[in-house]
Amino acid sequence: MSIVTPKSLTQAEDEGRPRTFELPQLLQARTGKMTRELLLNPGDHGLGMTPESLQAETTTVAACGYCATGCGLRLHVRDGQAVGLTPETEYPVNLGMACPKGWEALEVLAADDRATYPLLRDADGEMKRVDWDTALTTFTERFKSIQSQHGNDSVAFLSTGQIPCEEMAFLGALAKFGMGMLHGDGNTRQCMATAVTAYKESFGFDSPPYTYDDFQQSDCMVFVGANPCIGHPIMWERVLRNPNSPEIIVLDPRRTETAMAATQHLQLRPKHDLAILYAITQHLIASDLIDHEYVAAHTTGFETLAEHVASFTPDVVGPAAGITADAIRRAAESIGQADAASLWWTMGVNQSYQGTRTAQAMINIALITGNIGRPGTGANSITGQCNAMGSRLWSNTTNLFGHHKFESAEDRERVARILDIDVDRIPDQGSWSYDRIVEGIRRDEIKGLWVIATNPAHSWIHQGDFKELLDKLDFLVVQDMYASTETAQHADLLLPAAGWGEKEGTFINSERRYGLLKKVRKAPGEALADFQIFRGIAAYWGVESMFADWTHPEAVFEKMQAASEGRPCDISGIQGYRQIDQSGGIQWPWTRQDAASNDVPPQQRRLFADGTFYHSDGNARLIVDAVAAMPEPPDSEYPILLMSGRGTVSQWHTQTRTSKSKVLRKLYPQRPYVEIHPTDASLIGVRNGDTVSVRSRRGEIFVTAMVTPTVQRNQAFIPMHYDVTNQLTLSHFDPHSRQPSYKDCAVAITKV
Ligand SMILES: Nc1nc2c(c(=O)[nH]1)N[C@H]1C(S)=C(S)[C@@H](COP(=O)(O)OP(=O)(O)OC[C@H]3O[C@@H](n4cnc5c(=O)[nH]c(N)nc54)[C@H](O)[C@@H]3O)O[C@H]1N2
Ligand SMILES: Nc1nc2c(c(=O)[nH]1)N[C@H]1C(S)=C(S)[C@@H](COP(=O)(O)OP(=O)(O)OC[C@H]3O[C@@H](n4cnc5c(=O)[nH]c(N)nc54)[C@H](O)[C@@H]3O)O[C@H]1N2
Ligand code: SF4
Ligand SMILES: [Mo]
Repeated sequence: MSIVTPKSLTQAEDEGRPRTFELPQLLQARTGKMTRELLLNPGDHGLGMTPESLQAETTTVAACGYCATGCGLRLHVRDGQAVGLTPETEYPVNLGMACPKGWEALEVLAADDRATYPLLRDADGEMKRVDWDTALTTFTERFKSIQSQHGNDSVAFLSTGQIPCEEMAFLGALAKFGMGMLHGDGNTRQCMATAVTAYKESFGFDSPPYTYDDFQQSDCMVFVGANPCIGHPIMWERVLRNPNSPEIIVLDPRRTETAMAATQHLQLRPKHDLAILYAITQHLIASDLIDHEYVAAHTTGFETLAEHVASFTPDVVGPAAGITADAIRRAAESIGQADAASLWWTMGVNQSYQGTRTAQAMINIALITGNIGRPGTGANSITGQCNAMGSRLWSNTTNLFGHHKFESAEDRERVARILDIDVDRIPDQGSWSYDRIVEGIRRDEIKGLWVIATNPAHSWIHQGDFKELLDKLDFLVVQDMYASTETAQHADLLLPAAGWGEKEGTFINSERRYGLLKKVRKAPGEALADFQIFRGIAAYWGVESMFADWTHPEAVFEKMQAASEGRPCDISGIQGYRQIDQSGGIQWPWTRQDAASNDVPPQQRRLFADGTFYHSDGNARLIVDAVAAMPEPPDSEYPILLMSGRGTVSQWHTQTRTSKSKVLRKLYPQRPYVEIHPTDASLIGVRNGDTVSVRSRRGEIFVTAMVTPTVQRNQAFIPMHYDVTNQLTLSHFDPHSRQPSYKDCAVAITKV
């Protein structure tokens, strides 16, 4: 008996590659089905422990699949199908609360445009239904043929922060070790790359240090480029529960919902954050609001920092940044005098051409004031997608599995041993970043692309250019829950995927908490969990033996545990999915040693209590740099600076999911709109609700004018949820993180 044995497997054997596994006993034992059967009878294969456990239970708790707050949702199950949900009161993240997206999470699974069977583009350019055998045979033949003509590295993948860790791990291992790809990146680059780079350089590891309890324990909170009222509403609820009447300082060019709730709103000119943070640092030093003992014991670089910021006085920076010197001094004093100050950032920092240094300027402030490792403190990056944290550790894109280094022979040996694969299959260099992969298409270096759980034809920067490049590919595979996405429309092959609620695995939230996904619905039609699709591809590609024991998500979780051992992200002490389920999630690290001395993982754990960071000398680095110039500042032809970001609580990204709920649709404007200042509007004769043209050097779009004083003069804002937005954006990046700078380009707005 064997699992699907395509020609290529025999070829692989002929080439002398070891085949370590003959009979899929484990797979059979766990699922009672074999790959061929799975592929012939798809639709019900999220796998894992839930189906049995659900028969006994009427409810079960799963982590939400939208934002990285990671709320616990209690799913009410009847006859093996979820029929409703309520926010879980016992879950340590959300304490019984959820936002509208969470409440409506089940609704969007039933949409008409779900991808229910594989689609293949025929000779006439039409997408036609095919069976899984044809789909996976075509996948294999087309990509192999491209690789044999143009080299293995001519096929790349783009993945996501929205599938479970175990699926990311599978994809990364399959693509890189199995299919021989070198290049694969994900939408986490659009989102968190800057935070990753900043933490790595400053702390020695990508390690957001906080726990959500810190929202309730701070007495001064600084939010930079973050609008949690819209983007992370349940985190904001935690802020509202803070009993200390905290000082809340918001740096945002717009008067957002969050800024309105602040005690100090520094309504800066866009991209002046770095100068302002240096001025805050300068004032802290000048006023001796520094924790000298902490600086001496736990940091490196204070002298250089002090010298660097000396010229950034509030008097110089304030007027240039569009705020007063006093506002800067007041903010600095609030931070310096607080018992517990915390600094939080999101996309207003990460999505910037100087994002990494801006994030590090915040980290510097936390360090020099000794605001780290204690309750209510920290330099805290808030994560975007439900599992962007998982992709940072497990996706095998920039880092090798478990945040190892591709470049290190020792790391490659370790990972090869743990995964029981030939070390020569692990590339000795990391992937090109997302933008470099896109450039690779332009330069004919990338000919085949596999896109999984992301919708770049809507979300990537300078969209017109990107769409042209998609059509230049020899073969584009899109693997998505919905057949109608902007990217799916360019696909040659569409693989229908199960979504949240239809499969199992783990997500890691913003505070490093592993939470569980549950399979509480059957995926529609022939859609399969991404996990199963990867299993199928492994079989058709001929590398099935390499993944013989990757039978179900929890088996992969065990590999993750082994790879994490002894590293900052150690989870070797977790007693399987069941313990995650019983504990309301478990934060990393949770080591064997931790587990030996505690039966139950404590709920709110933060990093760096002992002031030891992950650099070899244990010290954190204080990193500074020159302030960079905006590449496309407004001028007489394009006089308005355009920002973009989240519009409402009820819209998620490219709207493939949230637009499918009747309830959510009532909660946001259907037509794309631009926020402009009343004076700017009156100068072009535009009233609220009029249609305007918004034109940049890259495109022109027609949208509704929303005239509002929440944006400043000569600035404008368009939510990213409408597909037109990225027709305007300028392709430019942070030089260290390669994250796109989505929030600054010059436009002209006129009445039509
Ligand atoms: N409802 C909803 N929630 C979401 C998402 C969603 O799509 N919808 N997406 C999730 C994801 S993946 C992410 S990454 C997060 C994003 O969460 P946030 O980062 O909070 O959201 P954004 O609106 O992108 O950007 C935040 C703010 O940055 C400001 N900004 C723009 N330019 C600058 C600048 O130069 N300096 C400063 N200081 N601020 C600036 C904008 O005015 C905006 O208010 O939200 C997550 N949560
Ligand atoms: N102008 C501008 N552009 C931006 C931003 C901005 O602020 N301004 N923000 C950026 C940021 S922070 C982000 S995170 C990106 C987000 O950009 P994208 O990642 O492109 O947006 P999503 O709509 O979340 O796309 C996820 C896709 O995965 C599919 N999907 C969901 N679950 C599953 C699953 O389990 N399996 C599979 N196979 N598919 C699934 C969904 O249907 C959807 O098509 O956008 C970026 N783009
Ligand atoms: S705040 Fe985020 S995690 Fe919580 S319910 Fe809303 S989308 Fe889900
Ligand atoms: Mo994001």
